[in-house]
Amino acid sequence: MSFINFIILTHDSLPSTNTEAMEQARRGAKEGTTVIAREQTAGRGRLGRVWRSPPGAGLYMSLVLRPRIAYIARADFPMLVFAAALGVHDALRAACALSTDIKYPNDLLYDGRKLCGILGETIDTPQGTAAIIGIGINLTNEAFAPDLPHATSLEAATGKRFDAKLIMRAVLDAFAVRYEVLHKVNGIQNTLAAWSAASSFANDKPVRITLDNEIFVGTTRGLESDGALRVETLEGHLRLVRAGDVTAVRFDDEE
Ligand code: BT5
Repeated sequence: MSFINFIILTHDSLPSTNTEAMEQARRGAKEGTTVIAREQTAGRGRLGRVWRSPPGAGLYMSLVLRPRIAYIARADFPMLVFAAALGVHDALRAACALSTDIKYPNDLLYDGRKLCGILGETIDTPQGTAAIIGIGINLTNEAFAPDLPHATSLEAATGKRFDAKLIMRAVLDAFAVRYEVLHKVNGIQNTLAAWSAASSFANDKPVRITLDNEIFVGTTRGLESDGALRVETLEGHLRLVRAGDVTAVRFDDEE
């Protein structure tokens, strides 16, 4: 018996698979319930941003999780998103022979461009707190428009068109392994180490950090034990980033 069993609920069109998965969780859906749709009419990113989701152009999926270690599910705790990013990273290697980079905290990049975004949310349900992990992967070039110059797709990266169900299966298989690791002894440390090994953003990367009301540049210096990104500022101070956007920069671009 595997650590997590997936129950797939397939839709043609939904406003957002995350919203539908939340509704399912509220009604008692079991861990592993996975909502997928051919299109989303109101696909969401973080902070109310839009995730462009035209029909058949991407994989739009959301998983209901009920972690057996309660603190893993806390909304401010990025471990599930890290495990999901690692799962997608592994899946794209296995199914498409593609090496992707992970950008803090939730994007998969190919050639510096965004191929996949992940949205983690939590919801209180009668059975306890559930986490919803939404994953959007661009399959074809129709997934994004020219106004997203930093986006890419599996088609652009490999020259091939991949079937959404095949990629979904690969993601679920790979995620199951990463999710199980998270629950084992030293699961958090091992997940942080695996994330750091897979991400060029973990260490020694010049970055610009955009917070709600502040922008600063610095160099990444690894992850804290709670998953915060350490960034050394140009003045030599260490700052911890938990929310916000991280962009790679070259210091000679900056004033
Ligand atoms: C994310 O947010 O990257 C999380 C995206 C999660 C989408 C999945 S799809 C299934 C599930 N159901 C949902 O409703 N959502 C999840 P964030 O880091 O905030 O990035 C959002 C930004 O990415 C936007 O502001 C755009 O700049 C860019 N973007 C939008 N659509 C894109 C696309 N298809 N490909 C690449 N970039 C995109």
